[in-house]
Amino acid sequence: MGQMIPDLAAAASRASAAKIKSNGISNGISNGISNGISNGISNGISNGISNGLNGAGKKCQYDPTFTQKVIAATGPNANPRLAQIFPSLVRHLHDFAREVNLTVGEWSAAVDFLNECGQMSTDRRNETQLLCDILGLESLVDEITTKQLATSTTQTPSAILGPFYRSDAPFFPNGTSIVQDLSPSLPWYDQALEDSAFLSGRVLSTDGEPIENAVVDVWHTAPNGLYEQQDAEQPEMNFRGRFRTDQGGRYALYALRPVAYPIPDDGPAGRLLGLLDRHPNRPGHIHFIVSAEGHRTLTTQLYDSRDRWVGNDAVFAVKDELVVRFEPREGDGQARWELGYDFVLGRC
Ligand code: MBD
Ligand code: FE
Repeated sequence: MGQMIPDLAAAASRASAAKIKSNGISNGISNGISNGISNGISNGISNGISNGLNGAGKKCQYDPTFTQKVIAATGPNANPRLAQIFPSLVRHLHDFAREVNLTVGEWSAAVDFLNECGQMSTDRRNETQLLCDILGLESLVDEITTKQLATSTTQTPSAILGPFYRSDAPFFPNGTSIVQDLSPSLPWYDQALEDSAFLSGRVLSTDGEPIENAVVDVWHTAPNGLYEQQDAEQPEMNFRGRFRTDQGGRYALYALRPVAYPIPDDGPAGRLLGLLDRHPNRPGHIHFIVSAEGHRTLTTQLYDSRDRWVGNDAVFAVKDELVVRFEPREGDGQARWELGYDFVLGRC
């Protein structure tokens, strides 16, 4: 704290110098900043005095009208959903900052962190989404969305999309494979043979009726734990495909048993995991998006019960009903394992 105060004072004088020069929006921002800083300084100082010198342990009081002032700034023509949720967002953010006595230095580090997430994100890597995942936010929002929209309790549970979906995977006929160019020169060739798997089942309505022409969009990593777009060695769209159900609502494809996989930890999200003393591992999983006319689209993942991380997922996405047991497959040169799984879709 003793070191923070001179820094803050310097920042405050820079901010008020900026205030004199600037106008309009930037004026508002620098006012906000310099207010925040000078509040912080005087609170910090008086806090230090009352806690340190008097030993009174008195909780410092931040301006009790401030949050309401920010909430009240919303105008009458605001977007209705935003007008509904923004007060809550501001309240929680402000309460958080007060509860932890967030400093300007810490807030500024958080801004840099978020900027770095955005700057790192491309159509091949979504670092901001990954950040949400390790915070459990994507899983929570998925639970809320699914429960709000659920029309039945028998539909297959959803799981999060994750940052590695590609919307334009090729369509393949039932009974074909999403494994491309499997050659003995690949470092993971032996494991791909060992884990070769036949996946099949039906897409059903909640009343048990098979759905014809449903689309099963499936993707998973290579045995090296990398999705195709993370790995320059893999062909485009490897381990991805879309299949259409037949008249009986059936789909069938060859794939691999999934392997455990560390989420990319070479960016800011990974640094956060390190600071939190957390591991980056996800249990082996296969992603699915199952869609059909007149039905709610199901985004989900199936987890291989053999995996040691099933009970300890870095992104908190596992649900018991989605943990599956692969069985040995007899008499099929293309697959050593098989999995039968029916997806049940709610009606719109
Ligand atoms: C993944 O592969 C994934 O599926 C999720 C949900 C988050 C990070 C990486
Ligand atoms: Fe994934």
